[in-house]
Amino acid sequence: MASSLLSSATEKVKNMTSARSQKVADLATSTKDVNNDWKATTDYGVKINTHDDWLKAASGDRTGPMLLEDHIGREKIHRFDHERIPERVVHARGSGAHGKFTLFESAADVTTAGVLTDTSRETPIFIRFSTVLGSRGSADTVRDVRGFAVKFYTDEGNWDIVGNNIPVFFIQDAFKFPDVIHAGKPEPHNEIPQAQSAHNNFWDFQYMHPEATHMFFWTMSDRSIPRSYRMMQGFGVNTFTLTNAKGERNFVKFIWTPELGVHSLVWDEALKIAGQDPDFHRKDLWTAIESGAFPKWKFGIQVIPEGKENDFDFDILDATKVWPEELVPIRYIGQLELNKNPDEFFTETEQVAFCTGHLVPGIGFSDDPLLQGRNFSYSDTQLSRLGTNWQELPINKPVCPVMNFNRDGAMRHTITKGTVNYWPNRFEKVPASTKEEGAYVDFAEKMAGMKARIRSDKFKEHKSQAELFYNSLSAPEKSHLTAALGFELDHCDDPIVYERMTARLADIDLDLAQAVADMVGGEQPKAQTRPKHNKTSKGLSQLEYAPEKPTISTRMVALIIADGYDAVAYNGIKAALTAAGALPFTISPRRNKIFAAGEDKSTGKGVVADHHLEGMRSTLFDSVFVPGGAQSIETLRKNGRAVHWVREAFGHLKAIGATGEAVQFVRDACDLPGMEFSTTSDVVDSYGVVTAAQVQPNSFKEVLSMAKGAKDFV
Ligand code: HDE
Repeated sequence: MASSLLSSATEKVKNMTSARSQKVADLATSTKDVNNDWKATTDYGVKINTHDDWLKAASGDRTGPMLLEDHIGREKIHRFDHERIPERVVHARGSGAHGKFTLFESAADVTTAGVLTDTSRETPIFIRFSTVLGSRGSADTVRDVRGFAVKFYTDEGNWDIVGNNIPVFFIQDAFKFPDVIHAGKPEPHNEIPQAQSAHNNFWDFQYMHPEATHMFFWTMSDRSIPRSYRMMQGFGVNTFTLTNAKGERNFVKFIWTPELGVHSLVWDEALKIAGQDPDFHRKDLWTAIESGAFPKWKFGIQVIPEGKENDFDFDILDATKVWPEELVPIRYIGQLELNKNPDEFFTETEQVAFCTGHLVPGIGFSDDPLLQGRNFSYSDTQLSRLGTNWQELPINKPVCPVMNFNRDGAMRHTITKGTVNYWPNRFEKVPASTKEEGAYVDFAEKMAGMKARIRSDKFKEHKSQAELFYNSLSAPEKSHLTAALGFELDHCDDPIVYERMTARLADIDLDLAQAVADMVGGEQPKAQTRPKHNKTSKGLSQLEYAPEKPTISTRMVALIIADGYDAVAYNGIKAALTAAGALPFTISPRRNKIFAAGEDKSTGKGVVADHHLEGMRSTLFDSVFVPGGAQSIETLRKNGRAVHWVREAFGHLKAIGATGEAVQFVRDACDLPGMEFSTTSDVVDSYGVVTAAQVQPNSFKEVLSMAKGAKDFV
């Protein structure tokens, strides 16, 4: 069996010649397809003749005791006993996918890195998305930073950008990392709460540690409750360097922006989805890729040439600061695309190991003190998670050759031929390469100074960019942020924690501080405690990242019907949605055949609903459409869950469409004074509710414009 598996794997590799599938092809050499060969063996290859019973000392028709001798049974239990490995100390909950990086503009003016200069290349990538605080089994939609780690399998070796969906971080110096994580993780005495920053210790640390101010403004914004991994930006956060062929060095930040735009859930939705579908983001990513709707991000760089690093009123090596786009524009040069789901979660997504220390020639570190600490931590943590030879695991292996004199260690896989494992040796084959031959040559950075545990002066200002971020948000984003702080501090029961925090908010914005204090209790801040600069900046509000053309592509739309629904409206909108790339789902009081008005139940085909109203809730969809049909609407009106569905969707600021008899139904379900609905004019769009009394093609077009997402504008 082993040899047939191997040959089918080799065959697979031969068939996968394109550069983009180079890593996938490489993985195929370590992949067993057990779909076609079910004959089980022991781990040492002997076929077994039962998969059901332990070896026992049977006497007559009675079952006797189990025998320790059963080496097959023991092997099975023993393997099971050791299946778990330690979860990641942070970012434990995640999911990933394969894809490719393409470059449409060479960055040869700033770097020699092949991956950023050779536009004919397609570089295989693996991306893992994650939450930070929760354990492996926690819910996807909690309020948290999202990890966005990208491994580029380049021709010159692996390059990892271990990024997040937020451009700044809580701390400036890696020394503080264990503290910020201990404070955010469940509290040590009772391990409560899971996957939440809403607790005393987290907010105590935020107050005691003013450099976190900018970051917690981001985590309280809508960025930390994304609608989908596919709708988040990614940021390398730390400052790296790029060096060009002339030997000129540039400071760089990496940023990538989703084609679908940046979108978020509303908090009430996120809370409910955490219970209704804890795998919401994981499923969303999986389904999009399986259905061929490959997520894409424009990949960009912000570059500051060496010599200009002191031109800013912040230190460009400080990871609690953004480089405002007015000062340092983003230059988009390439595209990341995800196009293949892993074959097995554990061996790919769980065992993938990212390291900020993984760089390729042309890309370097900077003296960013957060980055320097990360460079130690990532390779170190893989040892306790995966063991010494983690770099040999299929998902972590580069696609280019690897040769060195590193040897042995637990679970070494590679069998290295050769009689020497040291240098210099009598064979005099020089192991080192020149720069021209592609070697990684460190930039000859000038060093001077005294050893001291210090930070430069510019690192000491912590409030200005927090205000810049807050000022740049739209009114709805500000109100979401205020509510988020209200929620979080309400979960802190130690008054010193919430009172000091609300006082701290008055450094940034007095109105905000007062609104939060009003919600959570404690003393009202009386005055702005730091003079405001009132500046705003580009690119901070997520509303700026609406897709170039509004799109409903991959959005989930619920069509709610009951027996007697209007087939013309239902079929028309379904076809229009499908044609626009949306995913329509039929939701009914029962998951069974539903018959249209006038359709004979004994001869008609009916429509089989995808889900019933109790099985999937409105929270899991982007938008709701209710076709008319007198009998259908009469049934839905009497169904409390159906009314709640529409009402809840409205409360979550979702686009809602209705035609014919459903117009009045939707109007009653939403039941808000002052809303303008019309049952007579053709199409009315009010508060994101699109209704059309008459069914006509134009009404479908209008409904498709729901894609703009009422949520982003309310
Ligand atoms: Fe991490 N971080 N981190 N981090 N981080 C880890 O490495 C660490 C930081 C980020 O999907 C760990 O393999 C230190 C910033 C992501 O596998 C660990 C510091 C950013 C992931 C670690 C930081 C990140 C990690 C745990 C401060 C955004 C998940 C497991 C100096 C740019 C990667 C692991 C994946 C994971 C250390 C700060 C992003 C312990 C010491 C800033 C996306 O090594």
